[in-house]
Amino acid sequence: LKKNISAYEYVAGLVKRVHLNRNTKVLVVDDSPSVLSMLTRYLNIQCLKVITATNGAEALQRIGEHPDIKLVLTDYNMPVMDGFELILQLRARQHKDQLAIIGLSSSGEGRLSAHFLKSGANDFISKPFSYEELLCRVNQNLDYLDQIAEIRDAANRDYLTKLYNRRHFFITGRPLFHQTVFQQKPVGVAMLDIDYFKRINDQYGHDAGDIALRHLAAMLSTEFSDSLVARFGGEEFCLLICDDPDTTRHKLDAFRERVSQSPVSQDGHHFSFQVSIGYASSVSESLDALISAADANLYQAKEQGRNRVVS
Ligand code: GH3
Ligand code: MG
Ligand code: MG
Ligand code: MG
Repeated sequence: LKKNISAYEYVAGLVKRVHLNRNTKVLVVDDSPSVLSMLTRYLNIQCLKVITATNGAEALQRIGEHPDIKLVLTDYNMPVMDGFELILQLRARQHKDQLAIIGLSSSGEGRLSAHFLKSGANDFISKPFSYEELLCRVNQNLDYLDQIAEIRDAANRDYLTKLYNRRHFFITGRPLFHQTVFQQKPVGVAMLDIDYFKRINDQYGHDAGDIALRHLAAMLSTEFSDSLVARFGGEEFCLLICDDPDTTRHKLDAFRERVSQSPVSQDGHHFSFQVSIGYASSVSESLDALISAADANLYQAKEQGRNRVVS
């Protein structure tokens, strides 16, 4: 620390910088108007959006209105619904790594903190507390949520294209497949592969190949925003589409056509590429069987000359 700034200013500065672009919503729940206004003032200084409630029932209502609330600071003793009951109700809906809860209480009992944590709170602060302690705990809990979200994203997404990866495709695709079949709704799988992709790398360089992959990924995300889209590997993509087969076939063919007509630019070179697609929608007992059928159709599309959809 530099001599001319206090530890307090240092910490407050750090916290403020972290929150500046976060636009994070915090719900403060306390039946004391003076505590509510003090916490609101403290948290506002940190550029956090503060929403208030005076008891647990009102807090649940606020959460319903603002589902993007990231942190709840709650008192224990309140009329209508106390802090413990509020935490139990919140935890039935959101896990500790989605919504952070910090318990607040002025009661001198040490047991309260343990009770708060056992009810599902992430942390606990005893009143009276210092501004610094409040900031450190709020910041630490919000950072923890951000880190978990970042790690989850890294585990589920492909780094180059930012599409979901194979792991995420199967983890979310299997239950989605079974749910859709159970509801007797149509479900299909499309496997898509860039034609002669090796030539793009050979002719224009690996960076151009990467740009083509990102370009195609962005088109897939836009055109199939209602479907589960993943990069399976290399220049191969898999889609789980919950729509009727005829509509899907038309959509896939229109997409194939659009891809062939949207050139990519890299270092002054303009090049376009084409894709082959295998689609399967027949009733299958498993997602894996559907993928195999789509894969076999993709093989046929390549065999028949590429730049086509086979179903
Ligand atoms: P086909 O029409 O039969 O699909 O031919 P192809 O050339 O597209 O297929 P092939 O499997 O022979 O080549 C795929 C190439 O994709 C080989 C590999 O170097 C390249 N590739 C895989 N992943 C990446 C990547 O992340 N970036 C780049 N630039 N190239 C990649
Ligand atoms: Mg109270
Ligand atoms: Mg290919
Ligand atoms: Mg391939």
